[in-house]
Amino acid sequence: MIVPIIGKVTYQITMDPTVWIFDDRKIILEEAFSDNNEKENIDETKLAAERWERAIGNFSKPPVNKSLTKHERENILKYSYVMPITDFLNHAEVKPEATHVTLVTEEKDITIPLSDLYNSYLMFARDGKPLREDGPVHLLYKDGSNKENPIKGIKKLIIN
Ligand SMILES: Nc1nc2c(c(=O)[nH]1)N[C@H]1C(S)=C(S)[C@@H](COP(=O)(O)O)O[C@H]1N2
Ligand SMILES: [Mo]
Repeated sequence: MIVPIIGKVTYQITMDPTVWIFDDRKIILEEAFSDNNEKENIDETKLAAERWERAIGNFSKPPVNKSLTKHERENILKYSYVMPITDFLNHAEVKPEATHVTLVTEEKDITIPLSDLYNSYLMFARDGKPLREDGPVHLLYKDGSNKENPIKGIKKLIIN
């Protein structure tokens, strides 16, 4: 259930979507596509600012809440969740010459522009549970354009 990010990166990393349910960066699927968040696309200025923060070592570890109360656990099962992918790409340090990403899925490889990847969410939980059948993750564009037809069964990201 882990998803490696390999290819044109400084650090090959693996994402573990099974722990994202404890991660405060997760977003409820429906809320990710409400009007407010829809316009929050990554632009180059924001990316540059993040690169700068990283260069000067001023970024904090992801906020993680490992212990869930019973109430929280019950609520989690009501929702599907997505995770923004930017932090992971930043940690891997995508090489400047990279332009595309190949999504290795159960069925086939799908190559999309890197900018589309930055403007995507990874869905990792349906009704609070890991995507065991058609996961580990789905890719949904932040603009909602493939919401009815997300890219499913993504096993690996190859930056190229
Ligand atoms: N209207 C609407 N369509 C949607 C979604 C949604 O939240 N709202 N989620 C998508 C996602 S992420 C998935 S995995 C599939 C789930 O559909 P299924 O229950 O037929 O597998 O619906 C897609 N279509
Ligand atoms: Mo999904």
